[in-house]
Amino acid sequence: MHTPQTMGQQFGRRSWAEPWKIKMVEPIRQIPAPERRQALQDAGYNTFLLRSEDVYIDLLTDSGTGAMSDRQWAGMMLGDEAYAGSRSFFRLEAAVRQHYGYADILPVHQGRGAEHLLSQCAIRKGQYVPGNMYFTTTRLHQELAGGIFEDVIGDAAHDTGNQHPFKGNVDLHKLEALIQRVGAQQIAYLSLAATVNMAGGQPVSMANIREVARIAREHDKKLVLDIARFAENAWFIREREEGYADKPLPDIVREMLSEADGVLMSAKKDAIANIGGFAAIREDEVFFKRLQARGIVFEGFPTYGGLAGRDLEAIAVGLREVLGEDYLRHRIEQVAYLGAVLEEQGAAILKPVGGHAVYLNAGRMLPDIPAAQFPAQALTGALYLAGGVRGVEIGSVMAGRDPATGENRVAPLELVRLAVPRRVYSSRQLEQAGDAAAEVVADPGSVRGLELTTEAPVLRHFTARFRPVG
Ligand code: P70
Repeated sequence: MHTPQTMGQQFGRRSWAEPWKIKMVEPIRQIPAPERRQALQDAGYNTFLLRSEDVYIDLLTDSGTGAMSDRQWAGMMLGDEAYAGSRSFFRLEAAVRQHYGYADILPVHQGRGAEHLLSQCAIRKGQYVPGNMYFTTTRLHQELAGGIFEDVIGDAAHDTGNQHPFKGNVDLHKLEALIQRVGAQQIAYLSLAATVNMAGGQPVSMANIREVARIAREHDKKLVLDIARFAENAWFIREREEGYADKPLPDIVREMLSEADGVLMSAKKDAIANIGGFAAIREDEVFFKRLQARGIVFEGFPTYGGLAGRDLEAIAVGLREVLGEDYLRHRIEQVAYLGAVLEEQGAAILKPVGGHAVYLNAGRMLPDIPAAQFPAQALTGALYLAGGVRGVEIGSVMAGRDPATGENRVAPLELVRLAVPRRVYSSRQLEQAGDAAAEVVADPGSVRGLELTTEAPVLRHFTARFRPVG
């Protein structure tokens, strides 16, 4: 509900206390600066290639990095490892039915497994898939299936200073215009992510979901939601959208999901599991059976989908925990707190702060490095050198090359994402990221641009290597 603290900015250097206590610890340490320099060089200036032992505060991703609860660990012990008909599968199915209102699910090894199955089963060569901003694996699977991704997100998403409360919203005119232009038969399905990762973890409003669903129905198309961060999106709907302030979070989630015909879930995010995912489709048995059949080839038998029974248990428990009032308040406020700390240290950040991460505006923080020298990639290196803090580039490296022309895609923004793992770091530890940013802010001239030395043909950001220019 609306408390005075809810936007983070108002509470200065205090954040919500953690709604848990610590039962097990994993020691971490900061290696000395000369060793960090060596480690970064050995990693080809790509934070994906660092050893985690050499990282002090790891904000590379919030995916699969969360701390499981005692109840999730207890669930792990109850995992039924039967190849077929596992009890754990039915427990997960029941949790999804209760919380999402989807009857049938197909577990997969992680989110991109579901993207693969959906893309291959639902896209005919040359068809378009409109979506609210690209995500790397999502777009790649659409392209591998012969599809063409078309970004229909509102322009506010590309404007770091725009304070729109729902920067993830689809621009309905862009969507209608695409359908007019190519014809409805050339649209495979409509794809909607909530929240939108690449836009900064920005939410989509309920009204927008409803409108997109209406357009989908009008043209007899499926609406598929990427619900990797559905709980964080629901929180923002309650905070920011009229009429939802007093609604319980689980009701908001069910309402969001009731508008869609299918969902894709990476359980590594808002199911607080270390691995896993699933797809669910409503009222289309024929299509669901096709997904299942393909799933058997690539993921495994339909009641385990590439996961152990214990993983299914952890997901079933996590799905419920993530909707806990105390959990989610702390989560959103902790990320907002990181944003406030970074700003206080003089860093340029994307606003409003989203649900899972703070995005630094590398273009503004390192204005002397041209886009062709990957300023955001350079900033990830600088933060690591300054404080052993690991973030990830979300800019021209991640944008990759156009598959048709082979040319580098120009990212509209050069960002560094500092993603906050769920229930892992104290807010005091997150302040280390603020200190690292302060060092860069104090001496931006010491950061050098980068040039690529090696890159893979697709998803190059994971393995590309660089060297400093000059
Ligand atoms: C991240 C991860 C994964 C993801 C996602 C959304 C909205 C699907 C997926 C895939 C991992 C990542 C991947 C590529 C580049 C950077 C980071 N996002 N939809 O850290 O799910 O990883 O389970 O296959 O954010 O944001 P999965």
